[in-house]
Parts: sequence; structure tokens; C-alpha cells
Amino acid sequence: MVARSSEVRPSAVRHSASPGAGGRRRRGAGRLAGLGLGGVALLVLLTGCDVGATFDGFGWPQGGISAESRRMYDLWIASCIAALAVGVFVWGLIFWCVVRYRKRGNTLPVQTRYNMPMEFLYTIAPILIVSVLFYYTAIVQTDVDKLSKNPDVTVEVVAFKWNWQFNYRDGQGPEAKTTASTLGTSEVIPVLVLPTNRSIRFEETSRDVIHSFWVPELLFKRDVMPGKIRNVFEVSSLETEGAFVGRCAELCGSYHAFMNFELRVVSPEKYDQFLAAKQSGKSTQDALSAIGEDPYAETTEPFDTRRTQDNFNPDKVPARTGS
Ligand SMILES: [Cu+2]
Repeated sequence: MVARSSEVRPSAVRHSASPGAGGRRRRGAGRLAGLGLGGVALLVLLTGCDVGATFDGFGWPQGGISAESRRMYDLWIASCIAALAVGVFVWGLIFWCVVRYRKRGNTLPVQTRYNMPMEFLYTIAPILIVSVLFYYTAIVQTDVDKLSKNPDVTVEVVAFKWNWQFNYRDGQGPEAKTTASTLGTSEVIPVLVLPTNRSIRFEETSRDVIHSFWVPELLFKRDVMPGKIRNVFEVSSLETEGAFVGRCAELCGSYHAFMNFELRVVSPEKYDQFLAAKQSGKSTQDALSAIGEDPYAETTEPFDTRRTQDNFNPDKVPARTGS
């Protein structure tokens, strides 16, 4: 037979028979909860606003360079803090129960099965937590996937086994024209030059199999599909100048691991000069030199594919030529 909450067990009678001891225990539990809350408050105060940096991003990569990457990072940090708060509360309850209701004899403590308010709380609290997490995730995801009508820069990303081509376009969609292009080769890593503080649209397409365009500092990657599919995403602004390695994040064949490129983020003025130099017919390396940038990739280098081993004219393989 199932014990009802309304049934009063001898142990409950025993507890209620000694109000002094119960009061002391309640005060003890209150002190414990106060200490826990105080500890959390102190932790937040000590770490200031940048809780994420203090805890190494809770495992999330730090150093995002786009507005979207910061929003994704903030969502992760907030979710971790919420999870920790729930965790600390639950751990506190567990330890409190362990201490408060430790075995003192052979009689069962008060049983609270079929306690409707508790059952209601157990059901509603997780639904509320999941709803809040879902709400903020949906907002950030929509924001990251948002496309503008007229991005400042549109670059077509063409992936192929096993390299990249970056086409600077004069508009959006497959009908737009390429005004300048950078092609990677086995000897030269392709450098994708982009400006800070401008919205950038990436239109991805593949010539053969599925690849994936990934710059770790964007905290973002998106598959590059073959056929007529143009996978499109935008970055509302790049906020940090510098050189960042880019990779293929989809296992696409023998030389998948060699599909590296470099994202070079420069000032808008330098970008305009670079694009003008490219459009006037200069190679990517010459155009990079013209704006005072390193002409070759700084973050990665061509891998030794050993393709020349079986070359009939190994002496004639040109060194570091490309794009
Ligand atoms: Cu690939």
C-alpha cells in the first residue's frame, strides 16, 4: 500500500515533539543556504563582469573577431552561469537532505510522495528553464543567420578538392560578376582579404564534394555544398585586424587536412586599395605588398603533399607561385 503524505509517521511525531531541535536545524539550513548564496555573490563580485574569461570561457573558444561571435559567446557564458546556479541549488538541496535526514533509526522519515505542490514545481521549473534557454538561443541563432539586403562586401567562396578560390563580387547571387579573384594552389595558401567595420556576405559553393568553410575566430563554420546550392551567411562586422587561419571542416578526401587558407582582416582603407590593385590586374601577393601586408600567409603554410615525388620534371616545379 502506498503511503500518503497526509499520513503521519511516528518519526514526524518525534520531530514535531521537539520544536527546539527543529528550529535549530532550520536555522542551520538557513545559514547554509545563506553561505551558499553569499559564496556565489562573492564569486561574481570577485570576477567582475567578465566571468567567462575567469573560467576560460567554460570550454568555449575565446577571442572571437565578429559581432556574431561575441553574441554566441555571451549566450554560452550566460547558459553556463544559469546551469551552475541550478546546479549549486540542487547540490545544496542534496547535501542538506543528506545531513538533515541522515539515518537515525529504523523508522522511515516523513514520506512526501503525491505532494501536489512539489510535483507541480518539479514539472514547471524544468519547462521554464528550457523555455528561457530556447528563447535566447532562438534570438542569437536568428541574429547569426540574418541576411541584410545590401551587404558592404560580397565574397564568393569556391571550395574544391583541395583548395579554395575567393571571388570578390559586384553584387549578390549567382548572377553577380566577379571583379577580383584569389586562387589557392599547392604552393601558395590563398589569402582572403576583408575589411573591418563593414558587413560581409559569404556565398559558398563547391565544385565537387561537400566542404566546410571554417575560421575558428568567427566561432562559426558552414558547409559548402556542390551543385546549385549557394550556402550564404553574413558577418555584420569584423572587429579585429590580423591574420587568422581558415580550414576545411568537412572530411572531403585525401588532402582534406591540407585545405587551409588565411583570413587577413585589414582596415577599410587598406581593403579598398587592395581590391583596386587586384582589379587592376595585380596578383594577390603583389596587392598585399602594395598595402604593406605580408604577401604570404602568416598563420599556416603549404603542406608537403609529396605530389612532386612522381613528377616527371621535378626541377620545373615553380616555387611559391600562385594566385
Ligand atoms: Cu574540404
